[in-house]
Amino acid sequence: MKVSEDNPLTRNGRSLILAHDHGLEHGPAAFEDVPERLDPREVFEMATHDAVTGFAVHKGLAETYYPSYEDSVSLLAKLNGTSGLWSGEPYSPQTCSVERAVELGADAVGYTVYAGSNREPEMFEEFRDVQESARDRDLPVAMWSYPRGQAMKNHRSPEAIAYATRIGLELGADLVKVKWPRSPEAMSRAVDAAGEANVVLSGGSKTTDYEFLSLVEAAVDAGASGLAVGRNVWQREDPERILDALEGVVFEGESASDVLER
Ligand code: FBP
Repeated sequence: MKVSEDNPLTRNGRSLILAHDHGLEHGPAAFEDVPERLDPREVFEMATHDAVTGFAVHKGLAETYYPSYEDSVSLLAKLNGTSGLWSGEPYSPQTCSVERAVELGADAVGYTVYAGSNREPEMFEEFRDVQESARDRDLPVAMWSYPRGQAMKNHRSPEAIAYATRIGLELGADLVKVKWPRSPEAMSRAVDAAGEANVVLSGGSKTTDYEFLSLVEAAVDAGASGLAVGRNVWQREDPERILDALEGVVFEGESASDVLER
């Protein structure tokens, strides 16, 4: 479904979602270069930046810290997750219900689906319940759509990423988050495959300002509605500066060079 105009996750049809589920997904090692950010308050503060349209966290962070940010941050409650310690076929069990997310003040919910995994059937079924329950409550649903598993030879091929966005559309996600398929043409194809669902770029590991912003520019030019980013923001020395720059590229149509020259 197309994300409606009054949806808090989008502004003029564009999104800049700050993802902070890495404490679970990647563990404390993700904070090695920025140890002060192990304190979730540091990253909640970043989410108050005007450019951020949604903040994706797991239940535990939402329960403990969101009450202080309810007025300044839109909560995208992440309802499933896996630790980096898990070594089986890709699977992300549900860790929070839609009902609980609503009690926590969520404006939207997020769910990871690893299509192609041997455990795809369970994830599809779990996503079905989440999607229907969210629909009943008018909550937008974001799918982290990451094709993975033994049978998947190339997780980022144009075909895999177009399939990923299509799965989001077919299963009823409003917003589908995918990894960069390595070319603007492939991104454009993935956006076409998503129909009316919004496609957002998944940030990836930290790169230089120019590399990162150019990637975002290319994704937006290819039709993506923005991005959902973690490390490329909160692992940076000056997250505010990169959020200012992202605001220009995602919402104002500025180029990476323009925003970096300011
Ligand atoms: P990044 O921008 O830091 O890549 O975060 C995006 C994200 O989808 C996170 O929400 C999630 O924790 C992580 O990537 C999972 O990525 P992977 O499974 O590839 O480690």
